[in-house]
This record gives sequence, structure tokens and C-alpha cells, in this order.
Amino acid sequence: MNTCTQALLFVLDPSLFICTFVSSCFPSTFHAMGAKNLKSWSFSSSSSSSTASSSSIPCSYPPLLHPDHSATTPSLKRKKCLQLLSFVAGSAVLILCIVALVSYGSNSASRTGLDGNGESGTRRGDSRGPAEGVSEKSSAAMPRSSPSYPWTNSMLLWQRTAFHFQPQKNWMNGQPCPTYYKGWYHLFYQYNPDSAVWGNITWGHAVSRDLVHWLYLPLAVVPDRWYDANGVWTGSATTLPDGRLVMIYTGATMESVQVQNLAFPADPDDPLLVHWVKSEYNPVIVPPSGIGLKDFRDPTTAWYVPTDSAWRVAIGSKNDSQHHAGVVLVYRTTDFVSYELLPGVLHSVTGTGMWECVDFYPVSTESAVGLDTSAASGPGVKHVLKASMDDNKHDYYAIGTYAAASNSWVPADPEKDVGIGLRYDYGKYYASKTFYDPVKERRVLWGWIGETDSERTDLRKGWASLQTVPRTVLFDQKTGRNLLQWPVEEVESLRLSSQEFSNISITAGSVVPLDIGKATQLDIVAEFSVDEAALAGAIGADVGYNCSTSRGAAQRGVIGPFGLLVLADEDLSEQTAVYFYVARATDGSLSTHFCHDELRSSEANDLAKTVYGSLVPVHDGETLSVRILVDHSIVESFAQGGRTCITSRVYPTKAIFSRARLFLLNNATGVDVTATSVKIWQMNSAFIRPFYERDSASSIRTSNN
Ligand code: DQQ
Repeated sequence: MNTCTQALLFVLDPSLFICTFVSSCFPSTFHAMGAKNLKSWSFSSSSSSSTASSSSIPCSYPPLLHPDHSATTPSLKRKKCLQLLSFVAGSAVLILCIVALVSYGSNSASRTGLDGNGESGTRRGDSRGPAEGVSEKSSAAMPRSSPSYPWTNSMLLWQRTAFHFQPQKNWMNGQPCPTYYKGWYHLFYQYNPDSAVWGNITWGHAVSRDLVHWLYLPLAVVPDRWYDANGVWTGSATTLPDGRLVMIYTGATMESVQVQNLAFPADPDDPLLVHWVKSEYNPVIVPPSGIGLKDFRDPTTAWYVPTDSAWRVAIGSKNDSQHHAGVVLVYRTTDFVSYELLPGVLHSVTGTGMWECVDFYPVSTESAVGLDTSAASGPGVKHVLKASMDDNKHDYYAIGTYAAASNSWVPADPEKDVGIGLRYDYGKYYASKTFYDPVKERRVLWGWIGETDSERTDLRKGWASLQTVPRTVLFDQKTGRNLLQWPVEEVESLRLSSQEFSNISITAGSVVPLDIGKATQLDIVAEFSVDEAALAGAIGADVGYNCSTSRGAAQRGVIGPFGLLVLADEDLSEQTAVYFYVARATDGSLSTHFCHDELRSSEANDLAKTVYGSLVPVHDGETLSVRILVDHSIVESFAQGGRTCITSRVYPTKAIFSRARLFLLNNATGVDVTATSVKIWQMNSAFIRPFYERDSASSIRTSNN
């Protein structure tokens, strides 16, 4: 950091200045402090070879934050620092004068309601989410004063994914609005056309024949009326029995009141649905009495109730006068223009706060097919209620029984109610949404992967956020208690060459490099078995274990962690661990945890890095299995056929391009583990690009269509 930059930093943020100053003057002290909790274990530098061989774990670990990138020696740096200190002291008076002048100028600008760009409101480039009722980016774990990491352009470029949907540029957030119409899958997404931070929310639009390759279309619905002037927010598509499509979306009015509006395709014969018209009746629903004007958003896909000859639409909210309860209101309509609020609420859970992006759909408990949203409840059918918790930014679901007559839904297990029980994904994942795919008779789930870096880095790289790969959702008939999520089968069309390893022994406290060449776009399916005799002896092992409160893969237990290290560099200074951790209670029962550890995923320090995870049910006779999709900066994992899923957004700085490696890991103290089978496919890139006229001639049609 040069002298001018440091002086400017001193003016803008004294605490950040001190932090940066100390770190650059006394790097070893600073980095030891910062890295203290990160480096309790490590793997030796092991070169990958064509035959997998294990290496043992040495006791030392190079600090992740070691300033390798600095070419200046410490003594020279100290001298420079003293010079800098004199410079800063001497300039302080002058700077304070400048600050006073700047501050006077900006105050007078705000007095006129204009900022430096002559626009009202917040500065261009700043997120307006919290002020407008959505806190869309939560990197709370990231210290506000983290010094900026010296990102290079190639590091940032590498982060762009190859087969996850993301817009060409700028900000995208949840909840997406997916649907199927006349041969095309459509994805409408919350999009800021102007910047890589939240604001100006508009519906971006892309279409696909196969949920893998996507074509960007022009913006679909833009904020141009008083009832959506502050944003065309989340909505849902409903397909009527005659094939017509109705969109209901939340508009944030000029006063930031959340109202529900209607939009229709301008030309129903256009399968691409390029043009949209808004209803002359908008807004069709306004917040009812007792509901906060900023707590009423994200209408669901409507479902038809034959006994009532009417449609129903659910909307999420909260009730602070009832112990901060998250609630779901239900409206009845016959024409989608006039709506009647049904008495009571579909469901509510105290203490959970605002429920965003509610989703409500049936699942078959008897067959492996998806159900249309209007499928009736009854034998063999349960209903899933999912809500995105605005308070903690996690998507929770529960499976229960729906009674249309009484407008109620009851969870099968009240202990695992919405907001306090199961989550779709235990990683960086929020504001998801399903749709019913009539072609393949399946329910498909989309989820939003936010960023955990700084907004300044998002602005620099020019984009922020992605969607997960679309996942099929089924009821888990084996456990009867949870859903199963799995990448849609079309993702497999991207599989290229594969390599297979079998029966690799990973002794306790070792890593095994897997020599697979490029390791940035992968589909991995791995199975593990644990030494039975050792397992039987591990009574009372790690009973209170919890991934997210642990120290990640560094925390050694008797029967875990073991699994894989993805996006790792050769000497393992960067690595994202995907692993199991087994605990055995004193009564002999086993509980298996499935976790992601991001703590060593990047040398960069201006990021939130988390240990994610939860329990995963494992039935007798099942091996421990995981599927992992690695796509540059995204790691999406599905344990035990998709019972527990975790998504990580990571930001490696060294484990990138051809330097990314893959390893097997066993950091348990008490058991040897066998990777009974590891199959790894290199993944092709998907075509995700603008739509050209020639595309209508089905140039990217797949054999599925
Ligand atoms: N984002 C939308 C809201 C929704 C939130 C606004 C979820 O409709 O509640 O961009 O991230």
C-alpha cells in the first residue's frame, strides 16, 4: 500500500488505517494474531502422483495469512513506516481541514437531497437494501475494518463459474422466479441492471431448453410505476389450466410499501415471453391491517382448491406483537384481480421473525415423481412449507399436512417446525424457490448463493451472486422425515472424461492426493467406509459435536473428520474441506455430521469464512456417500443422496487455474478410513450467453427436447 493510499485511509477510516499500518509494519505479529486460531493442523506438501499415496500430517502449519506477496523486507518496511508516521503526523492538520471542507460539501449536498452525482438518495454503488426493507447481503462474520486484500484481476476473473447460472454482470439476488412455458425453461431473477450491489431491483430474464445452457433475454419487468418504483421484487408464476401464465410480484412503492401486483405476457404466443404488461388493476393486494407496510412480500405460486372453486396465494410476513412470529397469510381469488384474505394464518412460528420467499408445495410420499402445485392433499401426499428467515438468512422447511378447508398446515414434527428445524442447505444459500416441471414431472428447486466477500470487491469484479444448479426435490421415503435434493439429471450432460479410484486406504491423520489434472470444474461422487473394529470401540466419542461450532477440519476426533479437500493448492495452504464426522453415543448409537470448512479456503482476509454443516441421516447398511460439484468458486455438496446439502462460495487466491488440486482427507485420530469408490468427472462449461436471433432456430436444443 503506498503512502498516499495510507494517508487517505487514515482520513476515511482511522481504525482500518491502524490495523493496516500495524500489519504492514509488524507482519509476523499481526499474522500470528490473525492466524492463531486457524493453524492448529496441516498437511505436508505432497505432490500428486498417478497412484494415490497417503502422507502424514506434520505438526506445524504455515500461517494462511503469511504475507508472501510482499516483496519488501521487514527492516526496510519498518524504516518506511517511521517515515510514513512522520508524514501522517505532519499532514494531519492539513487533512483535517480537507475533511472539514469535504464534510461541509456533502452535508450541503444532503441538505439539498442530492448526492455527488446529482441523484437523490444513497450514493450510486452503495447497497440500499437495509434502508428499503431487505437486508440482502449478510457477511456479518466479516470484520468491517478488514483490510482489503490485494486481489489481482486474474484471481477475480477465475471466480466466474462455468456451469452455474449468473448474469453477465452486476447484482443478482433471490428469490428467483422459475417456470416452464411452451418448450422453454424461464428464469426471472432479482437483478440490479446498474451495479454489483443491491438496488434498482428489476426482473432479469434468461431462458433454457435444458436447465443447463442459458440465454439472456432483455429485462422482463422494470420498476416504472408508482406501485413498484422502488423495485420489482420477488414474484411467482402460476400456469392456469388453459396454459396462460399469471405473474404476481411484490412491488416496493414510492414510499417503500410492499404491495402485490400482476404482470402478464404481452404476447402469449411468444414462447420466449420477451415482453410483459402490468395489470391496470395494480396493486391487487395491499398490506392488511396489523401487518407492517414493509413486512408483506413474495407471493407464492397459486394453487387451486376444487372444493372452493378458487385459487389460493400465500404471502410471508411477521407479527412482532406475537413474540416476533413468522407468519404466512393466505388469499383466495377466482380471477387473480380481487383477493380475499382468509381468516387466521396458514402457519406461524414464534421467535422466527420475517418470513421471506415462502414456498408451499405438495410432495408424493409414495413415488419418485414431483407434483403440480395444485395437487390435492390426501393419502400419499404431504405438503412442504418453506420460508427464508430474514433474521438469519437461512432457508428452513418442514413437511406436514395441509387442510384447505381450515386454511391450516401442521408440521409432522413440531420440534422441527419451519425456522427451527431442517434447512434446504446448510451453507451460503438463501431465498430459494421451486417450480413444477410438467415435461419431466419433477419439482425443481433453485437457490441463491450470495457473496461473502466485500462490496468493494464485488464492485471491482463487476458481478455479485449466483444460483445453485437446479435440484430435483423428492420426499425421502427411506427416512420419512426429510427431502432429498439432487442436481437435475441434465447437469450430467456436462460430464467429460472421468477417472475412478477404488479402495484407497486413508490412515488416521493423513491426506492422499488424487492426480486428476485440472480440478476447477468437477463432478465428484465418493463413498467411504470406516474401519469396523475401531468404530465399535469408539464409545462415547464426540457426542456433543457440532460442525458450525467446531474448528472445522482442524478439529480432530476419534471418527472424523474424513472426506475430501477441494480447491486446494499443492502445499495445502488453501483448501476447502468437505467431510463427515461421526459421533458415537454411550448407548452405541451413531450420529453422522456432514460439514464444509471454509476457514482455509482463501488467503484473502476481507472475506467471511465459515464452518457449515449439520447431521445427516445414515441408515443401516448404507455407506457414507457424497456428491460434490466444484465450479471455480462454488462447492455444492449432497450427502447421502441429498439428505443434507451444503453450498460454499469460496475465494481461493492460490488454488486457482491449473494450481487447483484434489485430496482425500482423514484427520480422525482413532480410525482408518477407506474411500471405497471415488469417481471424478471433468465438467464442461455451459453456454450461458445472450440470446441471438438464430437461437430461436433451436441451435442449442438438446436431445431432451
Ligand atoms: N429479496 C427481494 C424480496 C425478498 C428478498 C427483494 C429476498 O422480495 O424478500 O430483492 O432476498
